[in-house]
Parts: sequence; structure tokens; C-alpha cells
Amino acid sequence: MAQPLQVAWYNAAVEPHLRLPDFDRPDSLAVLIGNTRALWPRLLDAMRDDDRLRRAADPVDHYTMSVVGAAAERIGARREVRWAHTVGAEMVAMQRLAQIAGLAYLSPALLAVHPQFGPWIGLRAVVCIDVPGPAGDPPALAPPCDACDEGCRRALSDVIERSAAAATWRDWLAVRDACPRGREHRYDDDQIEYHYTKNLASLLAAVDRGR
Ligand code: B12
Ligand code: SF4
Repeated sequence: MAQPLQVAWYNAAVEPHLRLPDFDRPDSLAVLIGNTRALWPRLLDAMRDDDRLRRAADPVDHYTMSVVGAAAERIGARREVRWAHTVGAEMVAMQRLAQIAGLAYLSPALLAVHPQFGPWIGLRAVVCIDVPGPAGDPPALAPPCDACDEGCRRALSDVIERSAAAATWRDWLAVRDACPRGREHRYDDDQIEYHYTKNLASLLAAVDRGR
């Protein structure tokens, strides 16, 4: 999924160290790139075909960088890409960016919740381009939470309370599962396990099962 926004909308809302490059043109374009569960079969196929990807320390980030990087190369204007997995310098507050762009609402449990896919999305990159972005004010994104009793907020409180006594990744998963939005778009079990544990052995087993 790709969502355009004006860089100034985001830059006005975040602390200076989180700002995006605007090429001295505050109304410049940024395109936020995210994924649904559809990423997973494509990643597994790519890992079957590409030994370097298979051996990467973080295949999801490696795959993202090769696909988004190749697409960015084809843009005929100055551009810079920022990655969701970057921490420290050049970090982007991706969830706030998603809300400001109108892609996904920042929920009471601090997960970005898409109107259709619920919390079952990943935010991967933002491509900043030296051309004008959308004009006007940022879109007003309605919370997708009507008639919800905020189960996500209770699940987050539970996991934070339990953290002192060693919360597990399944406790974090319960926070996402608490949301009724987009349940039909829940990730596959393999995909969930890898994202929450970063256990490469489980990812490689999923790759081999499809051979
Ligand atoms: C660092 C990080 C973490 C740290 C956060 C705590 C810390 N010590 O900083 C840890 C490792 C704990 C973590 C855990 C998880 N993360 Co994380 N994380 C990030 C990362 C890379 C940076 C966050 C950050 O520091 N932002 C900078 C600050 C300045 O931004 P901010 O707006 O002020 O802070 C926001 C978030 O950081 C968040 N937050 C900040 N502190 C805390 C603390 C807790 C307990 C929680 C729940 C959230 C949270 O809420 C803020 C409002 O937007 C982002 C990607 C990104 N670049 O944004 C992914 C990201 C937020 N994480 C993500 C996910 C999915 C998770 C996990 C569910 C597991 C996983 N990896 O799949 C878990 C559990 C979170 C949950 N709510 O269930 C996704 C969220 C997708 C979505 N739909 O919202 C992101 C966007 C990565 C991605 N590729 O999509 N994460
Ligand atoms: S659980 Fe309810 S309040 Fe929380 S994000 Fe989902 S719909 Fe919104």
C-alpha cells in the first residue's frame, strides 16, 4: 500500500530530529509505503530464489530495501528514502506519519489501525520526492473505533503490568488480536511468529515448506 502526503504536514507535527527531508520545498511529496499480509508469500518466494536474501540477518528489511530501493531508482526527480527499521539518526515516527497521511489511525494501544485491514499492517518506508505533494490541509482521519469498548487499551495495560513478570510475545500479540477491525486480514501463523520473535529458524522453515 502507498499513501501520498505533503512533507510539511508531518514535519510540522514532529520533533526536529524526526523530520523528513523537504529539498527546501516544504510542500514536497512523500509517499508512505506499507504492507498487509500479502507481503509474506512474496517474501517466501523471493527467499527461495535468492540465496543472499535467505542469508540476510533481517530478510524483511532486506527485501523491503531491495524492492522499494529499486522502485525509487526509477523516479526522475531528487528523492530520499527513509526506512521504518532505522533507529537513531534518520528515524521516522512511522505511526504518526501514517495517521497524518490518512492511512491508519493511531489507536489507544499505540498500533496503527487501518480502516479495512485493522492493526494487521506494517509500515516500511517513506520516499521523499522533490516535486509538489498534495495541496491543502492533512486529511481528517476518523477513528475506526466506533462502538468499540477499547479492548486494545485493556490488553496493553495487561501486558505492561505483566512485563515486570516477563510478558511473552503472545501477550503482545493479544494486544493486536484485541482489535475487532480487520480480523479477516490477520497475518498467517508463520508470519506472526517471525514478526514477534524474529526467530530466523521459523522463517527458514516456512521457506522450505513451500519448496
Ligand atoms: C523501537 C520500536 C519498537 C520498540 C518500542 C519501545 C522502545 N524501546 O522504543 C519495541 C521493540 C518494544 C517494539 C515492539 C513492537 N513493535 Co515496534 N517499532 C519500533 C520502531 C522501529 C520505532 C518506534 C519509535 O521509537 N518511534 C520513534 C518515536 C519518537 O515515535 P513516537 O511517535 O513518539 O512513538 C510511537 C511509537 O514508538 C509507539 N511507542 C513508543 N513507545 C512505546 C512503548 C510501548 C510499550 C508501545 C506498545 C508502543 C510505543 O507509540 C508512539 C506513538 O506513535 C517502529 C517503526 C518506526 N520507525 O516508527 C516500530 C513499529 C511501531 N513497531 C511495530 C510492531 C508491529 C511492533 C510489535 C507489535 C512487534 C513486531 N515487531 O511485530 C511490538 C509490540 C508493540 C505493540 N503495540 O503491540 C510496527 C507497528 C505497526 C502498526 N500496525 O502499528 C512498527 C511501525 C514497525 C513496522 N515495520 O510496521 N517496537
Ligand atoms: S480495539 Fe477498538 S479502540 Fe482499539 S483500535 Fe481497535 S477498534 Fe479502536
